[in-house]
Amino acid sequence: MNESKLILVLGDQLSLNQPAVKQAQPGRDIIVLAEVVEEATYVRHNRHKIALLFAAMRHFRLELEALGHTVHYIAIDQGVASLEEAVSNVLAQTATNEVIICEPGEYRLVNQMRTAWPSSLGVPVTVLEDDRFLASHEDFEIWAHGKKQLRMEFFYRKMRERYQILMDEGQPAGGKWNYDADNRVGWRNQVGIPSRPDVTPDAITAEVIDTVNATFPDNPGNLERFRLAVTRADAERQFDWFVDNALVDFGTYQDALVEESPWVFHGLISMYLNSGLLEPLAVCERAEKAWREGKCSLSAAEGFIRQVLGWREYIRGIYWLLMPEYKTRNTLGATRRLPNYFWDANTEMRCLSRAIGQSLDHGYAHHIQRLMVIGNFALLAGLDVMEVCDWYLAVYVDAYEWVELPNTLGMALYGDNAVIASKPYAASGKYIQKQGNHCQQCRYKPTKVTGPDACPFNSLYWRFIDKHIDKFGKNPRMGLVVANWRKRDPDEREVIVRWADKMMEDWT
Ligand code: FAD
Ligand code: DLZ
Ligand code: SF4
Repeated sequence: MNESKLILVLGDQLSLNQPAVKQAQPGRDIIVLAEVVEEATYVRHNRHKIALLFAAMRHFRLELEALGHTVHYIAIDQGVASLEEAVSNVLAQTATNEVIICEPGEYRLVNQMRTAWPSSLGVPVTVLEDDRFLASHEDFEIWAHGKKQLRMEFFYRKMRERYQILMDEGQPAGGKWNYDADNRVGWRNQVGIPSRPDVTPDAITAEVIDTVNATFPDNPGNLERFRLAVTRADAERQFDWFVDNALVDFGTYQDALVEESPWVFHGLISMYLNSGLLEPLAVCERAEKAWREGKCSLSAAEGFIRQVLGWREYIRGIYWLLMPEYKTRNTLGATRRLPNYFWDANTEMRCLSRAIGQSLDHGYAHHIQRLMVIGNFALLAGLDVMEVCDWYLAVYVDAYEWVELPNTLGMALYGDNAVIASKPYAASGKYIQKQGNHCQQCRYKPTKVTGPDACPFNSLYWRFIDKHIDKFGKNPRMGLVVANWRKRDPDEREVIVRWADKMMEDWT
């Protein structure tokens, strides 16, 4: 009997360490990489994201072939409709008679592979758990079991203990688990921001860029600015640069909103972690080493490690624990259509225009832009939860449903019945002013609540509190804000809410 297996590797699984690739035997099995229409079009992906994946897939093919593997590569111009069709074609053309896949990051695909593929393809299909994540599905279920609240902080502490990251003799390094309080400094041009080294596209990547421009002419993303790493070696070099040059200020300015720089001191590694070019444990260990060698403060290293070992794993745990029901949630009943400027950044709100503009152009915005500028705006304006989630899934180079959905639906839009956030991440213009320097360039004034030059975030904020006052009144963490609003003169409250309503009518 021929035991040759077909190993399907998805565009975001480009690692020699993923379980399906680890099983592949040169000379016996066939590895399939497929650029397919369905994956490239299920949302209007940013061209940076498509180019990153296609170029990384083409480079990964070479890496696999150099190790002696047989690779069947399907390029986008072959017009193959779906991953299923790709696998079916290769099964028909080769002597393979079993399919092995590392679990995809989306419920949609896992469900198809587990339930439909075995009968439609007529061969056994094995979906292996992705053990590059640091908490397995079972680990997360055990941790979550019986808990009333699933708070990231407690999950994170368990992960620190389990992986012995930033631990000294059984205690958290420095005596505290979390140094977030040191990491909220607003931007006032305190220090210089180092310029990032670009990766110059090679011939393979240049060809992909041309193909993506020609095949997806209406998608967002300006590929003249494509400078991402598409190989593990280059991604590691980018991360090394971050550790040597930016980690030192990462913690302090993690929440800063900076007019002059989209990247500030952030890692720019989510696109590499999520596509397989970097591995989460390795980057955490590297950040710890930098601290132990005196290259950065403990708060910088801890702040970074918390994002990767804590938030990233926690968010994924929530996704798999609560899908598919999670995606149907819309706790605040938000249904307003997305304004057109989400697709062209053409708004006079400077903070929003900068955050949306760079998201469209580069496929990148840092966490506070995603959460406290764009997400906050969508939350306050009551924008349709699924439309907003689809927008996030489309525009960011690092966006896959397992990580995008809980962050957007749960964290930013408070739409998941308070699983992720115990109170909404809602803020007025005052917060945005405190965190950075966008307001100085804006035609609106963050100090004004109503009137043509008033910052729209202000009246929207109070309208939001007013609209959901019954719900928020019961939340102890919202008590002060609700009490402040209730104390105000009813006529004044009405003027503010009316102003916000009028502004929103003008947008649609
Ligand atoms: P850094 O600031 O350098 O952080 C280091 C790493 O920590 C990141 O690369 C990322 O892997 C991890 N991380 C930090 N915060 C989170 C988080 N909340 N969830 C998961 N990982 C985290 N991240 C994605 O990878 N894909 C998404 O589609 C995505 N969508 C988001 C949508 C919203 C509304 C919000 C608020 C956040 C979203 N995030 C998403 C999380 C976070 O904003 C990005 O991971 C981060 O901005 C990526 O940039 P960076 O690599 O420079 O991160
Ligand atoms: C995002 C994406 C895109 C744009 N194109 C492909 C593709 O052509 N082939 C492929 O294997 N994967 C692609 N991906 C990534 C998948 O959409 C991703 O594997 C699933 O969403 C699961 O995370
Ligand atoms: Fe944003 Fe308001 Fe500041 Fe303008 S004034 S940049 S809209 S917070």
